[in-house]
Amino acid sequence: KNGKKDKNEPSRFMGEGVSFKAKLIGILEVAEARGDRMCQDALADLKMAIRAAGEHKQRITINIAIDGLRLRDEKTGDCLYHHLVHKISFIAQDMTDPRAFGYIFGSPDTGHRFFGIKTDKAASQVVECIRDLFQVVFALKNREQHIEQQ
Ligand code: I3P
Repeated sequence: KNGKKDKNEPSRFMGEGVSFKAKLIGILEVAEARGDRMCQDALADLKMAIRAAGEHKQRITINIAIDGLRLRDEKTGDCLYHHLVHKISFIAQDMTDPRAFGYIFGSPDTGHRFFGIKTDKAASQVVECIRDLFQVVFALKNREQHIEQQ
């Protein structure tokens, strides 16, 4: 091995997990749990809204960990949102901006909300990391089920 931690190694996501610097573009209620077109539209709407308001986007840290995603205020470290992995239904990279992406969080009962995020570096890095986390959580669940069945 090359000494680099395997991307699907559960220990990568233990504790605080993997952290990224970002900004919160905004949050929007959406009608569906998934859909790329809907996410592209949501990103465009949120960007337009923050530009129209003339405000700075809130600087955040994204923690990607086994028990979910945490969006923290970068300065205070306060947790603004904690999103459990199994309630994240869709992730979309901004097709017009390599430094933006978003995801849909929610359930049929509570409704679905889109979180638009501007990343410090390439958004693909963050999106891939979240996909790795999904793989790890899925593999751990499978293993638990196998143990229960024995
Ligand atoms: C800033 C510039 C930055 C942007 C920042 C803007 O405008 O567009 O790229 O940061 O957004 O204020 P200006 O050039 O007029 O200073 P991002 O690329 O991270 O969006 P912000 O104010 O919301 O941080």
